[in-house]
Amino acid sequence: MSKTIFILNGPNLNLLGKRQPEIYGADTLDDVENNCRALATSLGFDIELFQSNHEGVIIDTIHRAREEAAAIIINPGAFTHTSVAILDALNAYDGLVFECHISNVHKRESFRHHSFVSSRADGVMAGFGIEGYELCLRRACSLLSK
Ligand code: CA2
Repeated sequence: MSKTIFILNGPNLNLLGKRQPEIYGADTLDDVENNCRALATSLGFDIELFQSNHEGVIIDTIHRAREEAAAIIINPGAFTHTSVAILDALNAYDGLVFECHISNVHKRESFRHHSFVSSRADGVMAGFGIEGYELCLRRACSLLSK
């Protein structure tokens, strides 16, 4: 079985650490990647981190995960609340899926309270800042090591 875990990030998350630090914190996506890679290595796994502002590219990457990844950690950004297409792609994926939000979406505007992805996710994190990615990763590695 693959030891690789994909960490997918949706629209605008390339701006992490560069705008709106009061909501999303000061850390960048590079920090997420470095932290997660160090953790994954210590647990005997590997990560590949992606970010795209384009729904189709995210879907293509989920399709690629069917062959290449044992788990997906996904922060779909605003597509969380709009994309049946990303849900359909995740439903066609057999591995573990964790949904990760940096902010606590339930404390924010009501349009952020519904997620299409949650009905497929094996676990959901929200409001733990970028540490949420590592928490998802720990859980994925723990389940995959059983
Ligand atoms: O809290 C999260 O992680 C979100 O998935 C982030 C999305 C938002 O639409 C979701 O409701 C919750 C927005 C990502 C935008 O990221 C930025 C980061 C820094 C500066 C500007 C945007």
